[in-house]
Amino acid sequence: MSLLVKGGTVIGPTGTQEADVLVEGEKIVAVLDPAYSQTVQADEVIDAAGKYVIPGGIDAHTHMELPFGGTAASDTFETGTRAAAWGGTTTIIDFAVQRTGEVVQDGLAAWHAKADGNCHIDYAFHMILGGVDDDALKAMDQLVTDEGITSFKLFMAYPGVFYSDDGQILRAMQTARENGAMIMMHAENGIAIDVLVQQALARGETDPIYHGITRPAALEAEATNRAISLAEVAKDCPLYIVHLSASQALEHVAAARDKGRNVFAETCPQYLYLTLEDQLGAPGFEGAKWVCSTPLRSKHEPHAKDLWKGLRSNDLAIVSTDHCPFCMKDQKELGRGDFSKIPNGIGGVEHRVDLIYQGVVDGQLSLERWVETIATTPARMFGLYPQKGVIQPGSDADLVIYDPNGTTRISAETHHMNMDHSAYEGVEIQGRVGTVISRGNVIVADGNYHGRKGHGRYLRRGFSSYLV
Ligand code: DUC
Ligand code: ZN
Ligand code: ZN
Repeated sequence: MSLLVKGGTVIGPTGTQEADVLVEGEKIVAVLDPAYSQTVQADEVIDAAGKYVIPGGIDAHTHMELPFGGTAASDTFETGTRAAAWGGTTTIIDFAVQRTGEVVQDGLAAWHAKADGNCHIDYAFHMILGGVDDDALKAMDQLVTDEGITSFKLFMAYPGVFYSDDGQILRAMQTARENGAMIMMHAENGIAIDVLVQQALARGETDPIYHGITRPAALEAEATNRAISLAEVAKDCPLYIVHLSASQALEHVAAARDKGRNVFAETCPQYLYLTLEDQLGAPGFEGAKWVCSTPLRSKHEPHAKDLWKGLRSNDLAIVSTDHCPFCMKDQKELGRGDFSKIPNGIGGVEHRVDLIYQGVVDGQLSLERWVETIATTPARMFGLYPQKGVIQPGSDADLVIYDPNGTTRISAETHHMNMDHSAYEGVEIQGRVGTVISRGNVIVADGNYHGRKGHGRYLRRGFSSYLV
């Protein structure tokens, strides 16, 4: 089966070109100058005139079905990957979980069992290490060698749940430095945050906004800097800071990068568009919708402006979602009267491609940087390149035909995520995902869904291409 995507503007990280994309089976076989593609015969031709043709989005940070805060993230691999496809994301990298006392390989097997046969798009895993000990360190080597898992997430937050102390972090970093893996860090000082949380609750400060107030930017910056220092001691172990939200944390990343260190970072759309006051501080209990960690930051400080700048300068390499949805009903409501019991997470896997395109419309990013931060760099950072993240012969035919003249209105009534609200309710995007192609299969077209669960395959990943 061949497919010709004709007449569109193909966008990659290094430029845009008028080109036709020829697909055979699951692969891209040619990117053709339109002047030379007249003679090409294909079983199906898709007219992309006036549209952008971009590599399928890669969301490098999702939590489908994550057990957390006494409940579990409300998107399954089936519902979450379907919603991702609707929004132009054709690959996710989810986080398998090992908790203290558990065998790492068992945690991984449990994640495979959740995802296997259920995904609408291709998927890979990072591994969360919630209990770094001798066995876990050995397991890191085994996962790198045998399982295609080359990145491990550690937490400086959530004492008693996922937390690692500095000694555990250092040992995991030393192991990663040896086996070539990346350490991903949730950088917040969880020990200090827990003190602030208890003090706030004792004062009767129970509303959702206190979730943000008890997780100050200084404690994200401190942990970020500490992680960077520990990675330096571990002979410049590759370090990737997840969901970076504070200007002060970004300054530490930028300083390390200026020294040539193997330090990378991502941010998420919620930190670019949503704020402590307007969302987390919404009247009554509504702010619970936006309880996530790291938290939304104050609109009276320059965080969002600095994050957009970081995306332009590459101090922030990637936009991921940290998709971790919880419904208000029965889930977020667990924290009514006590913000510390609100399950942490925002759902957004469906909206990332659109929300960052809006950054192009608003003059924050170039078209090329849009594609780079949502697709090409995630592929390169996490060992999926050039199978994913680029439109070139030999790569998987994961394509999005994006309409810059369309519009998208985000709403819980129309989204496809398993959530009873939207974090971006009413937001208008001046662009629209048109056709979505996953490994040569048209899965979204003209507002209709043609994908199926089980189409998505597990991807074994290689090493980051940013490292020697
Ligand atoms: N942050 C969240 O908001 N949810 C899940 C885990 C995390 O680190
Ligand atoms: Zn995290
Ligand atoms: Zn996360």
